[in-house]
Amino acid sequence: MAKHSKTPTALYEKDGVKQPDSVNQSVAQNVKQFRRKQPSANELVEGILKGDKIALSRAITLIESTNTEHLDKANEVIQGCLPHANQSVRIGITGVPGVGKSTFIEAFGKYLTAIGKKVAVLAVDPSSSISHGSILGDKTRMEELVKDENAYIRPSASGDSLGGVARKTRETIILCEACGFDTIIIETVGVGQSETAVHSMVDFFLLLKIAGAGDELQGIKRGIMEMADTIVINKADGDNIAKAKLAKTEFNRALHLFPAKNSGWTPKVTTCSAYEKTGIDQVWQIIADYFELTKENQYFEHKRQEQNQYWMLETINEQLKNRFYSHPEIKILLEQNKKAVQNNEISPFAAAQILLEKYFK
Ligand SMILES: Nc1nc2c(ncn2[C@@H]2O[C@H](COP(=O)(O)OP(=O)(O)OP(=O)(O)O)[C@@H](O)[C@H]2O)c(=O)[nH]1
Ligand SMILES: [Mg+2]
Repeated sequence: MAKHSKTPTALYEKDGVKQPDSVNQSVAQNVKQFRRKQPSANELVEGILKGDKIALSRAITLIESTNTEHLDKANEVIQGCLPHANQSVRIGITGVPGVGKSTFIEAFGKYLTAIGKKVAVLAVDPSSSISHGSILGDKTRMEELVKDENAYIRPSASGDSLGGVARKTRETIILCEACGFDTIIIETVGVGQSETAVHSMVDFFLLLKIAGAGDELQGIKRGIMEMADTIVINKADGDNIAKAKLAKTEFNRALHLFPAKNSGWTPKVTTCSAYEKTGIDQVWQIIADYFELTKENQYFEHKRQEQNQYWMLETINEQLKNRFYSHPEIKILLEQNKKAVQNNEISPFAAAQILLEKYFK
């Protein structure tokens, strides 16, 4: 082993190295100060309204933060953006893993920016706290869109509850709209409760499918079919074209069995190939027709108002639950009562009553 050298090499001197005299200490201090300085809520709002994506990202990070100190600032930013939000269309996209959501959003997003739209892509993915957001992992599938000046892609917020993730996404929509994005796409994996959450924050709901796989295989429940404003059969390319056309006929028939929608809209079925970028324009045509109809008959406004009320109540529920379960005394009492219930010493209802009374006293 080499003996420790006493020679003053660069490495050796690094520890106690003095800064050269040429460094102006007050300037260095200013630089450090500036680097550390977080923009104020006002500065963030200003940046967002100017279309600055960096300000947008920072503000979204505030919204996603679990630090309670950030909550007030986040709310201030949202409040500042709110008067400038709402000028957009919000499209939800769902489909089971592998159906081609990411590939579709890439093709669809590029189509939209080419016709002059500004597109923001967000995700509600309850599993993302583990996988760190499907969109981020998928960035290779959205290579072009990521680079597009008129597009903004944000991976899913993580959180321990779907309600929390969904609320953050909804608030993020407001910021994206204030930043000038006029078409908001919200992706979710069609396997759980998340479609319902996404359905309640979008104007239009698109269900992506592939031909040939049974409904059970695609994990699609009747409820999701009922929510869909359009069913798009993807991968209609190569040998798959005939199958996709057949599936289109079948889905059309199936959709006719559902009761008419309040929107006055009859759901449409179409085929596309996200891979070959064919049929994408038809998908947009269907969506544009929907917006024409629902803006004309005022369902569009009506639905948004309903959604706002729904989200107010959801937020209250979420907060009540969070506060209750994180209360230190309740935590202890809850554990005690769990045991008591387990041992049949008290009924579950009586135990719940004790806990609730303790909390609300
Ligand atoms: N032939 C063909 N393949 C496609 C098409 N769209 C997507 N694929 C392929 O299908 C696979 C899955 O596509 P993704 O876009 O990752 O699917 P996804 O729905 O985002 O999947 P998850 O992120 O896992 O939920 C990839 O290998 C794609 O290349 C298409 O239109 N035609
Ligand atoms: Mg994907």
